[in-house]
Amino acid sequence: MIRFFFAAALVAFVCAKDVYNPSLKGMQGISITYENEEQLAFVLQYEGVLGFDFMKVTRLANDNIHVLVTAFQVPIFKKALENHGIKYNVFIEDFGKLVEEESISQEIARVAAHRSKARRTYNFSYFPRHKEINNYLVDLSKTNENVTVFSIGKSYEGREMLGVKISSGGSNDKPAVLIDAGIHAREWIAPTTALYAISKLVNEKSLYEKIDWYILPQINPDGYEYSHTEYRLWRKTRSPSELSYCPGVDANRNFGFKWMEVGASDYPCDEIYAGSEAFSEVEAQNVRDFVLSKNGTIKTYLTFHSYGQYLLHPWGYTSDLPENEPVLRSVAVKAEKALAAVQGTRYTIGSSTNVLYAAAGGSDDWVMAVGGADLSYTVELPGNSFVIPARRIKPVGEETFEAIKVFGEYTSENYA
Ligand code: 0X9
Ligand code: ZN
Repeated sequence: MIRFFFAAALVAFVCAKDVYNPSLKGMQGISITYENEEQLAFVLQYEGVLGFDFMKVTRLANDNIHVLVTAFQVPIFKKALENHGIKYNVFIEDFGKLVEEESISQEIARVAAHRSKARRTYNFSYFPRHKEINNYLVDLSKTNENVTVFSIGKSYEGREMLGVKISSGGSNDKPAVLIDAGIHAREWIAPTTALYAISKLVNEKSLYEKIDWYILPQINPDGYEYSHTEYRLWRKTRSPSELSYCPGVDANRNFGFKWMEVGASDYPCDEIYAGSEAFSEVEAQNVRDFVLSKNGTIKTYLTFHSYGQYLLHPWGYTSDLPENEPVLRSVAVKAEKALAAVQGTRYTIGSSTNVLYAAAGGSDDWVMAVGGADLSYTVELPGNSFVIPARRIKPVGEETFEAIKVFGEYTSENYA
């Protein structure tokens, strides 16, 4: 009923194209603290409703839910919360303004970086475009003999999906760590953190003496570019669906393990649309084929997302824990400790279903269940929305690298 009411109201006010990319102007970020399951259920009724974007949802009692609400629905939603005695506060007054400011400061930083002769390559002072990411990888491989660039294929719109291998050479079947980022287009801190890790790793030879690293800093380049040029909140890929006005698939619901069983949608306009079939998306196929081509040598998998500071392990499709949960947890605890030592950032550790919600078709579950990895984690990086100041790129990269080192050391010690 609620769904129908808002959809009808919105359609009356805006044209079909805009309906599904709700205006950011006057959009508010509302943080909700729920006191019982009933209140939680009430709030979650709005999930999937047009003009409501649930940026952060968690099952943890001491955490809160973050939702972006269009200007049109703000007063109605606040009233509904008040009527149900649900506590909330506005933590983003105007998301549109935030995005405008981000875009201006981005351009200033980019121009300054490009003017400086000493720094021809990306310098972590702004969020790079996809071309800049690829150029960075190619440049690095030219100046470093331990870095090789490879492509896992092209995206739907034809963008090259590049990655780097960092290796001391020798045998091709050394145990490996795979890191990817950017599956959700709008989570901009993810690709920069992967790039930062690359920049640090090349200088830490001991970390790639016995194992290889594969890093794919942007596995949804079409969505990422769209989030830069058209709509900052874009999450999905950009392939057409059966509904012309709702393109794109949530690639993190598109992997072929327990596909569509829970926490995913078969409606193309939803943010968690799982696609017409498992691996319908060429981007997910490319990741799948790359992992399978490594014949089980990938032992550890990290996939970067934002936000919330969660270190999540499988399963995402069930609240049951995997057999190796004690190992998954203990390595994560060690990694989190190392990360926290840098500047006090704390992460919550647990299975993604138990910490967030059940959602099948994620890359993390597939890489562990089918791809052969023993350790698999979704890293929800810091932020207070998907918009995070560019000055945090380096500190987030720095602290996350400490955790990455722990995962690398574990892989070296246990598999090499
Ligand atoms: O829902 C997701 O895809 C991830 N959270 S996000 O806010 N970045 O969208 C969490 C994925 C956890 N893993 C699985 N559910 N398999
Ligand atoms: Zn994500």
